Amino acid sequence: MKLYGHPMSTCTRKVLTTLAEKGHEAQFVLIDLGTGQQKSPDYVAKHPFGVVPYLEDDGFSMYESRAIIRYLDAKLPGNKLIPSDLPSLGRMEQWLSVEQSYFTPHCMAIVMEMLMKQMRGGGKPDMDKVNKGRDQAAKALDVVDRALRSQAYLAGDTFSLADISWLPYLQYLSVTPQGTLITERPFVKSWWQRISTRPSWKKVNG
Ligand SMILES: N[C@@H](CCC(=O)N[C@@H](CS)C(=O)NCC(=O)O)C(=O)O
Repeated sequence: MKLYGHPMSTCTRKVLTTLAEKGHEAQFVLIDLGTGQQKSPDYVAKHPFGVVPYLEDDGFSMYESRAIIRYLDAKLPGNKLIPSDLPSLGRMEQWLSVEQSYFTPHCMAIVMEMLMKQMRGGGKPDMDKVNKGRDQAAKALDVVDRALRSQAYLAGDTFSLADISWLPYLQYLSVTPQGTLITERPFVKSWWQRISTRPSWKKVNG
């Protein structure tokens, strides 16, 4: 199995965390996002949208991180990361969708301005964008906080792909001044502590 990606990419990190949870090593092929390798003809021949990650497995290949993690859970032995009971499965899918639709775009607007822009020498953050992102991310985290009052993980009592899908975005948010979005919500805060201290995430996040 070969995983094409970049170790700092949130989407690659979801896949790496899933592999670590399953106790499986894939061969890692670095795609250098810094030099735009993801747009090179060789790579675009594999991934037509020119982004990472991309998976090759025994003659089969696919892209889209949230699809890849479902594939890996179904394929590999080890911890089951997709619940088998239907209500928990429904909840897992709901939170994967909430992450993608209502949280990540706003969280990444903050991260882009507060973290990435400065790392790339792009100057001062646009606080208008940061504050808009903060308001919207706060709404999503309020909803998560209410849900986590009565359960340890997003799908219920057990860790699932839904928790994995939130981890990389929460990680970057946590190291910005807007990381208080996590710590000022008690149930989000304890869930974050629970999921970010798992050996799989520690391995991926270094
Ligand atoms: N929906 C895609 C998004 C992939 C994506 O946007 N990857 C980013 C890194 S996290 C990327 O390759 N960015 C480089 C670019 O946009 O050129 C997935 O989940 O795999």
